[in-house]
Amino acid sequence: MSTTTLRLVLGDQLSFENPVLVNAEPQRDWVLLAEVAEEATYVPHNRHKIALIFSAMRHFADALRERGFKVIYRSFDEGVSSLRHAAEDALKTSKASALLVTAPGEYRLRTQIQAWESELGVPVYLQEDARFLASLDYFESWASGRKQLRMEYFYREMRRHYKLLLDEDGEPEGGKWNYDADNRKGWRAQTEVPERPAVAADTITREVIELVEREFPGNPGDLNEFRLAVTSSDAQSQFDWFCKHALTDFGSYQDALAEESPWMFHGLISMYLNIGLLEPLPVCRQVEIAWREGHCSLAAAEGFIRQVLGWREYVRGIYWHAMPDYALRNTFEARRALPAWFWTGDTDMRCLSRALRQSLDLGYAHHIQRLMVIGNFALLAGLDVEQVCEWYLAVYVDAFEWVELPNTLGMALHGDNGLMASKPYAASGKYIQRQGNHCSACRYDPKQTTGENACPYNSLYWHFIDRHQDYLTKNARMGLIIGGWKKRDAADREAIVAWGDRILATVLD
Ligand code: DLZ
Ligand code: SF4
Repeated sequence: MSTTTLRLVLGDQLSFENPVLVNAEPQRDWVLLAEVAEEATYVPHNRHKIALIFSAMRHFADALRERGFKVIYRSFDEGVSSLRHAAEDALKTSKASALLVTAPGEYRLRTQIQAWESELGVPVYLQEDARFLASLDYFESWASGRKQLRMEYFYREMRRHYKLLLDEDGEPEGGKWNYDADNRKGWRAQTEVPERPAVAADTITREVIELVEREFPGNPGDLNEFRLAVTSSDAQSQFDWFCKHALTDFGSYQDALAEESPWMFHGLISMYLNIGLLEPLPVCRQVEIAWREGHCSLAAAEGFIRQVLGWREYVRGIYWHAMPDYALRNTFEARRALPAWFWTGDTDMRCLSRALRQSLDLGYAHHIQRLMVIGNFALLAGLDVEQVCEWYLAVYVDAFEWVELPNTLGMALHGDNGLMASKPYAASGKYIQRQGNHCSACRYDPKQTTGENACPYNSLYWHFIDRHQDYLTKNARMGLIIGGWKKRDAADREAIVAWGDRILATVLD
């Protein structure tokens, strides 16, 4: 393109691998980044998320200028209402004759941008986001003709394609594709969780924190706890720390729940991957090297690579494959209003309160907290799918709809009728007790199902099984549980369901 173009970089596309920057000419083209009200308020984003994105955008703008780019940066204080308005202004300033943008990760914004060409009166080129490892065409061709879209098979193809953790014959290292069974240890404080270094806030980040505190006073997030990297080099240092100090135990305790640590041995890189500060293939390769050099078990390396190369790419594929009606699905017609305490964490259920509070305060919870504590509760209690999805999208620093919706609606709430998960992720308090040490600090007893001290997860679990038994009976993997439930004494079943009703009427109030 020989004429001057304007290249819009969104707040989650902060990478020099961004296709609209790869072929840009710094002397000729302009780059636009804009902090705008519409993006910052379409859900009540966690303040950590806004601070992360605004500070990372400002740092990225500086990095672009250092490489000689002409940058138009609109800060939130200027009061620009939307990306379209920012683009309109910037087209005038730059006198550019076309606009380029890498396809956004959310359907909402993609639809808006598709209308810009006629609204702005210049050609608008939407480029595919090549930073993902599976193109949308590749995913479609994998998905077409399949009745079930199971991640495991997609993941194996990706492993082969990118030659990750393969032996000399091209077969999976160790002879197995999946080491999940080794990655399920419960937590009894067996080992010390290493102290995680926080990234010190520089002047830009401190200014952004002040702005976010001023402009978003009602949003969740305790910014005194802000500790995230806002540049790719700091994100890489955080990841290096993980590889050195946490990866060894990452596998074993991947599914564990701990009173004493919000992040345990997790990578804490999803937010960096999702906004462009880290790229997925290099982090997978770095973990593979760590394993080959003997720094972690094969199970730990495989568990990590499956999340990034398999799961992350798979959920994005599912999102674009099934949108827009995916967002409206609700298998169990779950419509109970989200309790107000989802926004405070104020509940006696210890596991849930801990998971909610850290999600609200830090914008982070690891996958078992999201799936088996919060999501499981929402599933069992029949909380409104749309409201739960919006809560997840708002609360987590790494949440963009392409990743949040399939994980919440599909995986946690089984709202997509099993498109992703072969059975609902429903579990009683026994699972939570096995995986961690919250129960000993809880006012409830995970061994009791009814009565004042009974763990609410227990009666709600059976309440869920009972109220959806017709649907669940059709699922071969649920057969034993349904059969067992039906064989139980009728009076027992009635008492449990009645207690579940009481929990729904009281705890959920
Ligand atoms: C999440 C977010 C926020 C809070 N603010 C901005 C912003 O001011 N400007 C911007 O370009 N992007 C922001 N984002 C990220 C966008 O919402 C994201 O690009 C879309 O949701 C598509 O994934
Ligand atoms: Fe959670 Fe139940 Fe254990 Fe309490 S007893 S921590 S509510 S699983």
